[in-house]
Amino acid sequence: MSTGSWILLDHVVALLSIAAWFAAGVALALRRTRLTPAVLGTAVLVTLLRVGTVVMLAGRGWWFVQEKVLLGLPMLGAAGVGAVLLAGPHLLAAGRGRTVGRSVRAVVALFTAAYAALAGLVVTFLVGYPLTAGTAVITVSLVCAGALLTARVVAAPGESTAEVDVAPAPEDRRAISRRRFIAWTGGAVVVTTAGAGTGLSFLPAESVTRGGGPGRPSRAGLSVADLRGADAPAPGGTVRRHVLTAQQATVRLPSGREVDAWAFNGEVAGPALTATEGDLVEVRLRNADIEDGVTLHWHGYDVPCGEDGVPGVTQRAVPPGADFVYRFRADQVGTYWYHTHHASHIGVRKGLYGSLVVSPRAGQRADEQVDLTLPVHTFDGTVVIAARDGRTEHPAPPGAPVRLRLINTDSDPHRIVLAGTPFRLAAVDGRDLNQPGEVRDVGLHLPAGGRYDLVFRMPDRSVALVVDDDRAGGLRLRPPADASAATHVADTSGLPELDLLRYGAPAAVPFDPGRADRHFTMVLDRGIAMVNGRPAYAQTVNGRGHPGIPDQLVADGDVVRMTVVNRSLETHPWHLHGHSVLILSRDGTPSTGSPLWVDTFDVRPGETWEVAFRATNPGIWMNHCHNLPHAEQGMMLRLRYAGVTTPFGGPHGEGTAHDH
Ligand SMILES: [Cu+2]
Repeated sequence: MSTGSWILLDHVVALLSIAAWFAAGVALALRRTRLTPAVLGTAVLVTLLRVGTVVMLAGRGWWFVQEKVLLGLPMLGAAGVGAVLLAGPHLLAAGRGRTVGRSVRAVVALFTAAYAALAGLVVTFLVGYPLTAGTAVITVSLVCAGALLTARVVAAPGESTAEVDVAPAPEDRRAISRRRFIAWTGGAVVVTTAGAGTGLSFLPAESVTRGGGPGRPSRAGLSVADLRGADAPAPGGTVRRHVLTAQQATVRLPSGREVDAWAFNGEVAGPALTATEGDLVEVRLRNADIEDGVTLHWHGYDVPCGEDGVPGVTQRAVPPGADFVYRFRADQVGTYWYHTHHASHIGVRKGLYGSLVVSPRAGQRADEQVDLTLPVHTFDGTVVIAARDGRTEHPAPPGAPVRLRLINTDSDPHRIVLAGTPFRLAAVDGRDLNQPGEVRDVGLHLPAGGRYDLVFRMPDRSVALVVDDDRAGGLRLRPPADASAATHVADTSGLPELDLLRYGAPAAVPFDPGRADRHFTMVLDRGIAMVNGRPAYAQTVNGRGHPGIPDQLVADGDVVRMTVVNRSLETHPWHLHGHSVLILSRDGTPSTGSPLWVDTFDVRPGETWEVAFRATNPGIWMNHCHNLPHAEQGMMLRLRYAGVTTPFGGPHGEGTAHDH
């Protein structure tokens, strides 16, 4: 069973235990002395089952259970044992036929166990990992408050909170005043501890985490504003000049459908930028009328930091009427893309993106005769491939080498199937794989922001590219002589998924990932956290939201290891700017295929990924979930090289058009 399934099962068992303990309390309060033992027995059994699911999860990683082991289960265990000890003798007496009254203590104890079970689950959903002392104090005091309140409600006037037997003795004044004293001091203790816990949780966080490496060097500061790209091509290269104008537009797709978009030069996808290795890419970004402002981020392209297009960090967002020039050397060959990085959860979805393909210098690789760049984007629920919606056909002569460059510009993964031919997955995220073997009848899981290059020799019959198992849509490659383009494509939904960690052949890597200078762990979850100065039900990293997540500090030349753990039930496509990372393992299973260098990797529910890279591109880099709404909801932090500063915002500033 996958860790994700165990997480889900644990939630279900936790819910059942809450229900069982409440039912036991209610049954006893209603004096159902025959029913209560069965319900109480169920509550105890479900609680033991819960211990089992937590133990299973603990085997998958401490991150998945920390708050359950340190708080939830001990609290429930103590309350549950207390409830059994108090209710048990009472129920036994009733079972032996003795006429008994209602035991207020036992009822309160059963409800307290229910509150403890509920509180444990609430902590898991609202706080998660890591558990703090403040959270523990608040939670315990809230459960105590619940117990006190229940005692007041359950104890009818004249009844004692002590065991009530057949003939309750009349209380004297001393007992009443003692009861009041207990209630008042109990209440005061609860309020004080809750207040102290809340105070603890507002302690300022560390602003930096060093991952076990040294701190800031004495070297003078380096500004990201000075980390700009080259201003000339490599010898033999040319300058590729483009102007991209961001504007609101109504775009008509080939099917006739009109979409309300934000577009570069009126097109979705934006202009397909191409270059040859060594060229200088120079792009002037103009903003016509995007009120929020725009930038250009070169996704997966390890440009100098000042060209990275992150508002508030590497530049200010470009307001309407203004422009910004990006310049960088096309040193990386392969399939990449660009998109706005300002309010990107809106801007990219509405169409502010396009492709960037860099070809090797002539002679290094024969040009494919059919070379298609295919951004996959969803507009209002319709998947659009390279500005085409619905089924699209493309001619391809039999025997021709074909390269399909798929780019996922959405915030969710896509499943890609190539039907009708064997193929090789030649490159992932722009980087060539080592000896990728021929495969067929497999599904490819393409993460948000990711790119796959599929290569094959065109057969003499049609080939279908199927996205998300929608056989009616997608792309068809058709030999001119084959009239059977509309040929039936078999159901693709049952095809197994190609595991990239076991695809291709191993090869040497340029550093030893076992000897990392820094190691950072990021636990991804949902929880209550501050996001951009407001409390929210956030997408969190280590329990915090942007910009309150500590910066990760590295030094130039460090080998950096990252562990990314997904405690949540959603997929998080993790994306580090300015560097590609080498995949080391997933769920403890090492990568044994081709070295896999990616800029975005999908951490699915319950998964734990280990990656590493060498820090050789100084700057301040965003490190975030590329499900862009998740990033907006807090799942974003910064990786900062020691000594690098930014003039474009405060320590966590968000420079915008309004800064001018
Ligand atoms: Cu996410």
